[in-house]
Amino acid sequence: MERIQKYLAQKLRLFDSSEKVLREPSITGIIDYIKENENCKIITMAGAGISTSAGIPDFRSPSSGLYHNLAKYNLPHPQAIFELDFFMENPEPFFMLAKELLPEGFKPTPSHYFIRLLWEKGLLLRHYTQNIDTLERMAGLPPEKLVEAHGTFHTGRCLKCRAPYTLPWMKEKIIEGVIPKCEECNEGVVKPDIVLFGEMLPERFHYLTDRDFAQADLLIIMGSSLVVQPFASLVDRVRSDCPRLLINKEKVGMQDRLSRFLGLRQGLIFDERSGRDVAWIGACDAGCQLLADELGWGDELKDLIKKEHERLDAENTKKN
Ligand code: CNA
Repeated sequence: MERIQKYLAQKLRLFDSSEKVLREPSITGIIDYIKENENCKIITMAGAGISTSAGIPDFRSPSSGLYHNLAKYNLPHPQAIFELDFFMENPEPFFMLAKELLPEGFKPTPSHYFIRLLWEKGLLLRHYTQNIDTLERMAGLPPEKLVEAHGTFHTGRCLKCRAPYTLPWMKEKIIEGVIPKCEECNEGVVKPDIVLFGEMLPERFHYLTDRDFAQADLLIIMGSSLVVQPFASLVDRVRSDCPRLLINKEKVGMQDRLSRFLGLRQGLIFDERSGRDVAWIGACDAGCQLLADELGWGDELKDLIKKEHERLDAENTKKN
């Protein structure tokens, strides 16, 4: 078996060399690595789990996840609510759900502000998010540092004439319980610019992933089940000597048995074979605060959250 693996490794150049790049494969090893790499270029990858503490449910968590609470929408299958074909036929369930999920009164979480702090410290190469809730923008992450891989509620477009619409315009209709219809052509439904299953990912995603991942010195993955492609396999796009830290409530994205047998570079490896992958199992906010504390920015993170939440509360009071 070893000979087959070696052969494939040489011929296909797909193997994972699993170099020992961390002093120890633990959160301490990651913290030491950041401290020792002054200009460490960090990519963060996030999913719905960084927003659950803001009150926005994720997809797949048992009992609280959206997929477990869709019975009232009478869907042919749970994922249909996020499928383009189904949306074209019947947009109502999507907008009913959107009414529940709209970023109204939600505030970014400590995880969002930790990512902002990475940017302020000059360590953030890019933040890739699957989330559509706009909380990264609200946390003050500049648009050039952000890739919203599955689009965003921030803007919308008429499906017929492509006329653009803003979040406040769409929100008003959605909250009234009305399907947003285009005021230009009077025909098309206005769909938020989120990527439904069956739609292409934004051009920016492809362009920047090609550029960024080969340059990264550290990958931090937070709050994702790593099942939606092509986002999930971005973890394989970093160099083989780039450490990867998963902060999540459960271990996800692990290498499967076939890839392991073939020695392919696919998936995260959290056992003794890996010199670079670390799983920190727990809540994203706690993991981010721990990292910030150990890097000496703990109080700065707490102050930033307090200041920004007060600012958002004041803005909300003014609006209402
Ligand atoms: P998912 O498949 O629901 O997975 C979420 C993951 O996060 C799971 O592994 C959970 O165990 C974990 N998790 C949940 N809460 C926490 C927490 N507080 N701390 C640590 N871990 C936690 O969601 P993914 O993002 O992986 O799936 C991709 C979908 C989800 C994308 O297409 C998104 O558009 C979509 N989505 C986005 C939002 C949002 O914008 N906030 C909400 C719901 C779904």
